[in-house]
Amino acid sequence: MGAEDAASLIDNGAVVGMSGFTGSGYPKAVPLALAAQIEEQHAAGNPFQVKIWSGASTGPELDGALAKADGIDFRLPYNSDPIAREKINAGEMNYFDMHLSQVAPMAWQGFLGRLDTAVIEVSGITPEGDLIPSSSVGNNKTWLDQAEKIILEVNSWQSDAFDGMHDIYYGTALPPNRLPIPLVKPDDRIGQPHFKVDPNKIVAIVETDIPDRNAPFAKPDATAEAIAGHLLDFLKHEVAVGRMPASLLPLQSGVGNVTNAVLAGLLDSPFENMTSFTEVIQDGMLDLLDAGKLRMASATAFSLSPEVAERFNKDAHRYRDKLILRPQEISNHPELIRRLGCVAMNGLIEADIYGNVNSTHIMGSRIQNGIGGSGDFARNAFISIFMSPSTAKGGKISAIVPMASHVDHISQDVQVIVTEQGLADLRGLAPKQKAKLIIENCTHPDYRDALRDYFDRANHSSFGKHAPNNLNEALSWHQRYVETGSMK
Ligand code: 0RQ
Repeated sequence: MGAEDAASLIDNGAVVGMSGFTGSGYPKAVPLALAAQIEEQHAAGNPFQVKIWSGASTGPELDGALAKADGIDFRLPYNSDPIAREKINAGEMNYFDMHLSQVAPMAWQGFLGRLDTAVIEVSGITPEGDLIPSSSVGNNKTWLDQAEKIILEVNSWQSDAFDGMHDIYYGTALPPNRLPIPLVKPDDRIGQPHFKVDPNKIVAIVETDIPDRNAPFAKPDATAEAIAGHLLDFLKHEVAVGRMPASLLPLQSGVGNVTNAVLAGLLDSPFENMTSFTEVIQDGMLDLLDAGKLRMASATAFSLSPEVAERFNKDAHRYRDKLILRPQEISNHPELIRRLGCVAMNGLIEADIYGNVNSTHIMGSRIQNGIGGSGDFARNAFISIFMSPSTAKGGKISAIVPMASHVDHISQDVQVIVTEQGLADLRGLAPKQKAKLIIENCTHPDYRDALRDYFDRANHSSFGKHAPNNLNEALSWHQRYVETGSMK
């Protein structure tokens, strides 16, 4: 049926489980039609809002359109849409920012409530009635199993070669019935290529031909290249001293320009036969596969630039035996990340001198995106690395501060911090030892003396001397920014 008729099956107040992860594999036609219907209802003076659960971020046709229509009452688990971000930060939209591996298990626990409708993009339907997943898997298995009714978008823009690329594991359960997940290498296939679905629950099938969001990556600038350089030197050193094999350990790479620059740096590195056990496959990973440096990659979704998405779609068959897409409760599973010994590489908003990392909240209160999978990986990785330019907003903000204004990753989960200034290897160090390294190696020169001064004085006057802080000034850098527009 048409998208408008399908959207009209969603009621005011409904809980809707959408497909989609990092701008790929999200439904495009039904959410747009739903947003138009919500706007009509609002114009007629009628209330109309829905609760949206997804895999992670989606695209402008979904989060953007529904947020613009004031149609989202509650959203989980991750958002990067600018309109939705504004509504959340204006206090007009409830947002439950959560670890991505925990979404499906928590949905099964039941406290999130009942899922009314699943709207899932697929790339096809088999003659047996199974669903061929699209460019992301996310939480689709769980939404299909839990929803009372299902709307499918069958997107012919997505490549035929997806059939056979996915590995959908049906062996998860809640305690006390949980069993080990039988995956011991990133290349293991432990499930089946298609989603099972109860055909009696399908209330609409909508055909589309709309590309994924596919945001372009910026060409790595000097800052990103410097960060990548420090990180690659560190990895070479770890191999040289025998702490990692020459093929490294399975790589997890966050999304963004800096992490993409690191992947680009790996192209010219001595490492061969690498693997990736990660959330998202981005441009740099396809380049590494093409160059024969990366043997295979396991993830839950693609996040490609438009140019690379075209290249991939034309030639997707070539990647069939090198890429595996899994549900996010498996791609991000702590048990598997710990067993495989992933090298986690994620971005940060700010870190404090003791190595606590804020990934989500600007000035302690404005959410940027969400914790995403960074917590799943950081806590369980073999080495947990966080990286960022040393300043933000044209130098007006230092990414290294006396005290983080919000903490997503406690210092115990942060082993290495890298900025364009240098790298701090924090493993095995006490707080004051960490502070010296972070201040000297990672801080921008414009802020280094001020941090040295803060640390010196805190060492004398702090209530405790384990991780010295002057509480009345620890967050003064943030307050100064809020009041004057600069931390300087
Ligand atoms: O905002 O574009 O408005 O200027 O944050 O910053 O430097 O472009 O870096 O794209 O790598 O994002 C932590 C947000 C970094 C990301 C974060 C502002 C900055 C800019 C983006 P503007 P950059 P990145 C796998 C793992 C959590 C989820 C995660 C993130 C914008 O990495 O969301 O790790 N991580 N997932 O100006 C004020 C600061 C700032 C700042 C940056 N100190 N103060 N603004 N910004 N630092 C992926 C998934 O889970 C799906």
